[in-house]
Amino acid sequence: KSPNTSLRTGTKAAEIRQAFLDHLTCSLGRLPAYASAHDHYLALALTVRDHVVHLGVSSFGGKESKPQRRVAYLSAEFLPGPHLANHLLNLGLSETARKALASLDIDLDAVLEQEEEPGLGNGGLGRLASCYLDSLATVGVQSIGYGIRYEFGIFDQQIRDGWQVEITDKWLHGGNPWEIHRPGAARDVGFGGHTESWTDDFGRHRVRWLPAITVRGEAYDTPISGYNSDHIALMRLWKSEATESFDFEAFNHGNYDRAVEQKVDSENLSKVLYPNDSFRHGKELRLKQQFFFSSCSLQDMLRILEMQGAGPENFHEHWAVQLNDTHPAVAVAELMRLLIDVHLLAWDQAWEITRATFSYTNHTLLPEALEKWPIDLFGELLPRHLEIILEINARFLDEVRAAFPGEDWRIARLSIIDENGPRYVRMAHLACVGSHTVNGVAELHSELVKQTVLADFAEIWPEKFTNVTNGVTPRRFVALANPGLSTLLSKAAGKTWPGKLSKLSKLEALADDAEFRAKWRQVKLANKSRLAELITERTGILTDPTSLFDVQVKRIHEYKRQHLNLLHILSLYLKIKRDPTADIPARTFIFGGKAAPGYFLAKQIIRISTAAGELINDDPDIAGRLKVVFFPDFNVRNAQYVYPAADLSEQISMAGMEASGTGNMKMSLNGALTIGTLDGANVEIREAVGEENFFLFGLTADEVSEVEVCGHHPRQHYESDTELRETIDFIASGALGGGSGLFQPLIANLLEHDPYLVLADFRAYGEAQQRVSELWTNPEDWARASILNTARMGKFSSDRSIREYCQRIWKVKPGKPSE
Ligand code: 26Y
Repeated sequence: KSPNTSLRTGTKAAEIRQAFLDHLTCSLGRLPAYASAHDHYLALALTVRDHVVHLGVSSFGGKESKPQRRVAYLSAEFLPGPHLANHLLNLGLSETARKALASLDIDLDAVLEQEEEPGLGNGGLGRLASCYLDSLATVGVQSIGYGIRYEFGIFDQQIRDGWQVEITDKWLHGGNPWEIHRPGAARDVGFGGHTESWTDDFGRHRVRWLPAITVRGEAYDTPISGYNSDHIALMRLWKSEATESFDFEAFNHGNYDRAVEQKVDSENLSKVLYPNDSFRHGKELRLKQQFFFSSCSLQDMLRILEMQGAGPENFHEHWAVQLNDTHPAVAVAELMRLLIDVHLLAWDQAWEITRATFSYTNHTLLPEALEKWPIDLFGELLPRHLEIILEINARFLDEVRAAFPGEDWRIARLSIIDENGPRYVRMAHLACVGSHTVNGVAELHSELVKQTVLADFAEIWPEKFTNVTNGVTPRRFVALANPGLSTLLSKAAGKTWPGKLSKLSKLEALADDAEFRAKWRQVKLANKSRLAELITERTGILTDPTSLFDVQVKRIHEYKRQHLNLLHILSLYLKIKRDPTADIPARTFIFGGKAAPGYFLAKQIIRISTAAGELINDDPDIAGRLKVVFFPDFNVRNAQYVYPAADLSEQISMAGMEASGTGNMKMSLNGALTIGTLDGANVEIREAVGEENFFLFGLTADEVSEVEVCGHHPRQHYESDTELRETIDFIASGALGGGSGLFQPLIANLLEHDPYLVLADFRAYGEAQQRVSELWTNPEDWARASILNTARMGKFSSDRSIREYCQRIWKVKPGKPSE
């Protein structure tokens, strides 16, 4: 069946060594004696890629096999992290590769260090997409993750003088050995222009779009391996290029600038990822990016359909298309256009196919993250799509009118077009109307979706709404990131846990075994020492691995309330200053995360955390009892060092704001205890691990809404709570350096508005932290709770999430039966 490529895919150390040397000389043109560490990386990557690609050609099946329904995961963001170590783990080749390289005096870890990670996403949503591809490959579903091959991904973060500085992410600089360019899959995408009517041979009225500009999408494939699986998933990313390099007329008239203008414009499309997480700017280029990758991807699916000998009328039988938030929602209109204008299907049939194809995942309720486009901008860029959207809307609203006569308020609220003032296209409404299923990402969030942003839709189509709680891949975030723990888990629960995470429940019995607890604590301590070294290397700060590692790593955002954590830290500092005998166990507070470059308050939050470190870390009165670290450039690679070292996981968003969170899962799986609000997946994590193993505090989502309705008075908390007042006054006094005005905007915001109820939750948070300190002073009890966290987190494997999507939403059967 598959070609014999054993020369390149042998799995013995000697064979890997030979393939590596062949790639070094034949693919890279390097004599081994002159090869750099980066050459070693490229050669090993190419060697491993051969194995993965070889699986790939067999897993997408030949023409003879009856085609199954495939999954297309449309996502503007992916955050795969470094590939090499992950493939080695998945293929079971880590130790063999280590041996093969060692025989050449090359250290595998030094080689792995060389890889530049693709930062093609902002945070949770992009990382989730990559966890899902990992699981799709693992459980054996034919699937493609479609997205954009940004030339510059999320910026690298440096900290200078305590402030965030953004550095361009040139991830493709050293070459990218993982991708395969597929010139044959290139597709053209139009923009602008106008539409015109025509009559076909049967006298039917037709429309065609005559775009003003055409851009070419070039396909780049990155294979994603699965754990212990003979399937791979594909990440197919589109790069924009000009269709013609030169406008020859302009060129011949000596106007070189104009001649290359179109080339530059076209290539700019996939140039850079927008670095704002959850904040819409309404930039035209972003809409262009969204349409560009949605159109390329749908055209690609149609091309594959044709190769399989099927027609566009069978589209929905061959493809289940998931919209990762509304970023690709314009795909609903584009599929309609392709079916009606290009493939000449009738509207009703095309609409049935479209709705049977798409499903939509909502990831946020934040009003400033809900996408809407000014209708004029939309119409200029995508005139045909606007016509189609207006037609979809007109037909939809007619149905609503028929079902609810006289309820005009309902029409206005459901309409895809927002007409309260300047008109906008509401992308969430388009995604919802064009999909058969809409899901949120945690139980609480899915309920809130039905009660808030999409409440009117949930009323007319209750059966359309469902929940799929997020999950994370235990391969990258436990097996790879935490080898010490993995060995322990394999001994205690058997070796199959990375593919069958519920097996971890076997650990439960060991929570009461003192010997096992001692080993457990040893592993955690080793992970903390490893992180402590890295912290010193990156920041110069010395930390004590025996102190409690209290970790908050995630994008910096007011709703995530890093400043609540900081207020608590500073209150502890003042307490020790007042009373040096205060009973406060040693803690290391670790922050990490990027702020959107234009988000002023988020940057202030970073500055306040570095300032707290400057104040506290070297204060002789504190004598090392508290340390505050801002770990720069939190990304997937760094995350793999941070999560395994966490004792305490900070999940302290204002209830109702964090759709799910996934860092919460990663840390609890690695044995951290959570301090958190009843928000997102925290609710389900707490249910799973047991309330006695979770530090709960704060207002509930219902209480938050109540406060928001009745109005709140942050100043009352300031005035009535001495500790809070002294902490705020301390910051306002300028004691953190930079003069008293430095943090004024943040302080003023808290005292006058406090939109995320930081002050309202301050007291409850401090009390929960007190309980943390108490448990920490009893290491055996802490270890028991830590073991139970890991043991009970089986539900949060992304394999479970993917199986739910397969069964309830996509109607596809995974190749690998469930555990
Ligand atoms: C509109 C545009 C500016 C935009 C860009 C990125 C809007 C949103 C985003 C990213 C959102 C995001 O990452 N959401 C997170 O998704 C995770 C996966 O479901 C959740 O765990 C997390 O709670 C949610 O904030």
